[in-house]
Amino acid sequence: MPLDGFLESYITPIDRFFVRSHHYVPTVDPAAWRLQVNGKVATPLTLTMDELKKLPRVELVSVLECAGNGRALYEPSMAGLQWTYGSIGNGRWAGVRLADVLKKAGVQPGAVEVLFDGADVPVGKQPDFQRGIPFNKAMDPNTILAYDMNGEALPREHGFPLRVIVPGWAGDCWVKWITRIEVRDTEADVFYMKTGYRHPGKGVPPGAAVDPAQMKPVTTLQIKSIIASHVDGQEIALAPAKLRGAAWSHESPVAVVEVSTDGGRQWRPARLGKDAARFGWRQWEYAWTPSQPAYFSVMVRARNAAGENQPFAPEWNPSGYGHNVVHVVRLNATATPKPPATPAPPSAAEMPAVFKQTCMGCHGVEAIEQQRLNRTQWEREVEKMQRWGARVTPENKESLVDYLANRYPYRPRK
Ligand SMILES: Nc1nc2c(c(=O)[nH]1)N[C@H]1C(S)=C(S)[C@@H](COP(=O)(O)O)O[C@H]1N2
Ligand SMILES: [Mo]
Repeated sequence: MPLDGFLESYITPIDRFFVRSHHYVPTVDPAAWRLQVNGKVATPLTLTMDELKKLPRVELVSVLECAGNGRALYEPSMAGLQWTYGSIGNGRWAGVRLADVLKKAGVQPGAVEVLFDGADVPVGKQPDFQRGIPFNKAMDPNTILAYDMNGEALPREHGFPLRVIVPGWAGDCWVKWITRIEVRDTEADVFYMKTGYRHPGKGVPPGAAVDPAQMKPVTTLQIKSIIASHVDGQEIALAPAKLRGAAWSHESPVAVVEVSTDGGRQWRPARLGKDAARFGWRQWEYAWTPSQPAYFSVMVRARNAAGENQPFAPEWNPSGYGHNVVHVVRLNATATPKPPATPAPPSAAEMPAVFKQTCMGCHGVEAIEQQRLNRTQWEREVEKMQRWGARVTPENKESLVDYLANRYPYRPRK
C-alpha cells in the first residue's frame, strides 16, 4: 500500500490492500470446501459454510500488519521482503467467533495452542504454511473466522472462503484459506512456528545469529505511527502545511499521538481523526507553518492506553520483525520548493538462463531485486532455496551466487 493509503480513507479499500502469500493463491471451490476442527476436542467437526454461518455473526475493524513491515529499515539488512511502510491495511472483517466453533467441538482439558492450516500448497520442498496462536487468544471473543472483508465476500487473495482474524496480532497468524483447525496440548513442531516468525523478545547485537530455539513466536503488533503526507527529503513552501498520518497499536488502543517539528525537543499533540475502533488505526493531523527557510526534522510518536511508547533507536532482530522506531521525515522549507522527483521506472532485468531456470519458476524477479544482501547472505539464500527444492547443481551454484552478488549487491538505504 502506498503512503496515501493511510490518508485516503479510514477503511483500506480491497484494491489497495497489501497481499502477502508464501505460496500460490489457491482456488477453493466453495461447494466442496469444508472446515475440519479436530485435535483435543470431544467431537471433531466437519462444517460446511452454511453450517458455519448459522453461528452468530460478528463484525470488527482491525489493522492487519505483516510482522516484517519496516524490515527494509534495519541495518544490517537481512533476507526477506523489503517492506518499508506499506504491508498494512485497516479492514472491516465479519464472520463467527473462533471460540463459538471451539465450544461446539468441546475443547478437552489441557489445550495450549490452536493451529490453523490453509488450502495453499507449498512450492517444491518448501514447508507448508501452518501457524497457531495460544489457546487463550483463540478463545478471545475478538478472534474470528472471517468470511467477509469490507462488506463483501473475502477476496481470493485475502483467503476466500475463510481466514482467521487475530486483532492486535501480526499478520502471520491471520491464516488464509483455512480448511483445518487443530486444538493442541503441545506446541506444534512445524516450520512456521519453530523456525519462521520467531523473535528474540529483546534487542540483540545487530547482525548476530540467534538460535531459533532461543526465540519465541511473534505475537502482538507494536505501538506505531507514521507520517504519510510528506516524504523524507521533500522541499516544502514557507506556508501553512498539514502533516498527516496514522497510528496503531495492538490490544491496547492508541491514546496519544504527538508531533515534533524540531528534531524531538518539543512535542505537541496531534488532532486524532473521528473514526476509531479498538483494533483499528487512528488517523491524525497536525497544522504547522515552517518558521523560516531551514531543514526541519519532523517526527511523530504514539502512546497507547497501556502507556507503551515507540523507541527512538531500532532493536535489531534476525528476521527484521516489529519495526516501530519513531518516524522522522526531514523537510527542506524554502521559498522556491521543487516538486518531489518521480522515480525512474525499473529497467527490465537481463536474466541469464541459469537464473531464469532455477529462480523464476517459483517467484518473480521483484523478490530478488529488492533484497540488500552481501555475498555470504546470497550464498545462504541459495542454499535455503536448494533445501526448498530449487534445482541448483554444484556448477550452477557458483555462477548463480556470482550473478546475484554482482547484479544485486548490498546497498544501504539512503
Ligand atoms: N494460508 C496462508 N495464510 C497466510 C499466509 C500464507 O502464506 N498462507 N501469509 C500470512 C502473512 S505472513 C500475512 S502478513 C498475512 C497477509 O494477509 P493479506 O495477504 O490478506 O494481506 O496473511 C497470513 N496468512
Ligand atoms: Mo507477514
